[in-house]
Amino acid sequence: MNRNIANCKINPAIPHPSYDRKRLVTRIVHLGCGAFHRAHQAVFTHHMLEKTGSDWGICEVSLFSGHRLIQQLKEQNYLCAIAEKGAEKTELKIIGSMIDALHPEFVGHKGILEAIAQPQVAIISLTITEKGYCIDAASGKLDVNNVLIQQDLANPTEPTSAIGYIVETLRLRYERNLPPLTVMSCDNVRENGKVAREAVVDFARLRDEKLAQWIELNVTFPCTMVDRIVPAATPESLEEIAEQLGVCDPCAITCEPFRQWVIEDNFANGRPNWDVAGAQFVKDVAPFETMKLRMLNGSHSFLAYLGYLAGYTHIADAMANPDYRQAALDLMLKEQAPTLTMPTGTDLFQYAHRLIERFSNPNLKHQTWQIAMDGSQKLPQRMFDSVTYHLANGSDYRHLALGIAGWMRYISGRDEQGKLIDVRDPLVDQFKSIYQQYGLSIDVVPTLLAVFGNPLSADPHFVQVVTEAYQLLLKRGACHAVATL
Ligand code: NAI
Ligand code: CS2
Repeated sequence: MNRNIANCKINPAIPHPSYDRKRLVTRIVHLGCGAFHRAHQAVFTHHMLEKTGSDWGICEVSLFSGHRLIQQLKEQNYLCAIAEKGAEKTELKIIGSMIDALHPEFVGHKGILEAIAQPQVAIISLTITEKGYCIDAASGKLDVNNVLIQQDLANPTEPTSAIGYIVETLRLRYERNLPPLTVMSCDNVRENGKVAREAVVDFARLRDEKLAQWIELNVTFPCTMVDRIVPAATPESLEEIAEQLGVCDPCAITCEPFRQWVIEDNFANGRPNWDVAGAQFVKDVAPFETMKLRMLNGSHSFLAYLGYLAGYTHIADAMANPDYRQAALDLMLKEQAPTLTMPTGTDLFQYAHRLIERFSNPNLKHQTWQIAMDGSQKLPQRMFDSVTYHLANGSDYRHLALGIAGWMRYISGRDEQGKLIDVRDPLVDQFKSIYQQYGLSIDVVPTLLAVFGNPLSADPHFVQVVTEAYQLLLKRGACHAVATL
């Protein structure tokens, strides 16, 4: 048997679960066992279990990639190391909240559907990325032209998409008269609970009106604001953790020490007391979510596109350039903060400065390329919504415009030295054909904006300001364009 964190002696100074894991049962099924979930919801749940006698355990599911990770989790009894890396020190811990892990390749779609249909399961949580909701950007409704959705509508009992899985498992629960549950999105999507609800109910309605009505009445979809910077694992990050553990943990994750979770308190069938682990339950998540999406994620995308183009591999590298640092702060305070309506007492100035500090953490190797991924799914909530505000108020939005132009230049697929960029986006083929037609000429700007199907895309002022920013990028490059801000 391979040596792993479950079967060999780990340095006792590294905190291990202090609770009896045998008491845990699968009450949460998580779809999308990626890096973020392990370093966020699984950590909150772990700390909650440290402090209470609760039995909430998590069953991990990966629907697409990740079968190897699921296998590795199994081999090490679902234990996993988390390295919280600050600018000064790293804290390593082993978490124990995960108690099962499934992949369609091992258990088939049926195995997954039946796992969620177990009566004691009360929450399906999700980190399936923005594109996993299969929502049409223009209408905000389920995208019935999405390939996976079409496939699942044709063959609903053997689903492939997360939405298809959720609806089919809810059908099983409905037909078997089982208790309802909560579907809790933890993705960086604007009003993520509402989006999940829209997708699930729309899909169910296309299958069976009665099922859709049962879901509307019985299943809840709380919105959440989730925050912790979690870069994808790399051979180096795993090696570093292995040195401290004395054994390799292929499931280990490195993240920043900061974590935040604001949750709408709307659960259909009970919930863990995540508040004892630092989460906040609130009535209305929207202000927190919008603040985070615009200030953190908006400036993250800005730094990712303009940073990548300037040759910066990691966010902290871009932050070491005073022009980028100042631009990120100005974007937050001058162009994002004014668009927000926050509860009294929220200090956006302090929030922005804390973000600058977090982004500058030199030990967190967060790749600009990783954040640049899936821009077509991210820009609306991170940048476009704020531009709408500025157009209505006649205020300046030059940082946002440069960020959007940076995205356009990035998705051309060639960097400033002419080197290929590995662009990852569900619309990558569309981008390729647009660039084949226009080359790098400024005519690409209105066409790329039109992709979003947002009324904003037709606003002449917006088109002009983005075109000027794009032109500046072409002529002088990202570093110069950021410096001129
Ligand atoms: P990851 O790449 O490690 O994991 C993504 C997971 O989503 C994988 O399990 C993958 O199988 C699944 N997935 C991908 N496309 C899917 C689809 N179309 N349908 C169903 N499942 C799909 O990424 P990571 O870092 O875990 O991030 C996932 C999401 O978590 C992000 O997109 C974001 O919404 C949210 N998030 C991430 C943070 C981070 O710093 N990494 C922080 C806050 C939120
Ligand atoms: C990032 C986020 O990958 C991205 O798009 O902006 O995942 C970011 O790291 C998190 O939202 C931080 O909470």
